Amino acid sequence: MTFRPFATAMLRAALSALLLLGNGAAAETPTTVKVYKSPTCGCCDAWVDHLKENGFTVETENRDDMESIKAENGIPAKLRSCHTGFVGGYFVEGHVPAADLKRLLKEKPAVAGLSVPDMPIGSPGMEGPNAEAYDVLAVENGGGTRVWASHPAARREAAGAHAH
Ligand SMILES: [Cu+2]
Repeated sequence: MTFRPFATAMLRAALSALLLLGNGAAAETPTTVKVYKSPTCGCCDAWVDHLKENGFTVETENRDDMESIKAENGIPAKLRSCHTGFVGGYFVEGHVPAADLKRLLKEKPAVAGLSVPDMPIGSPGMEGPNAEAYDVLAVENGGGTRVWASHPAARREAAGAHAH
């Protein structure tokens, strides 16, 4: 069959196109974050929206026993905030910016999770007129922390977050 080399080349081209498509689709598939929050937490909902706006799929579950979820997952009391999320084997405690979470999922360090303790004004979901400086902490399995990302005061205002 004289056309066979051509057919084979076509098949190869089609296969690599499929592989490329496959890779592209995989890269764009949103990562699902499971978020536990209290049913009345407004800033938790705002953070969930922030994740969705940044390409994540979010599954939320309202719970009245948030403290026990944090305790069961080894989140030290001083690092706790409102909601607790889980993705890729990590916990995500509090108002962690989507970009810092994406970097965690990309670099995959050997830590237990990320935390923004309390609820600093200016963090995603906690937007306000006087943004505070805050750190996103990487939390090690033993409970030790190191700074994963620092966000300066008033950063989001400068970015025009108030132009609604
Ligand atoms: Cu909050």
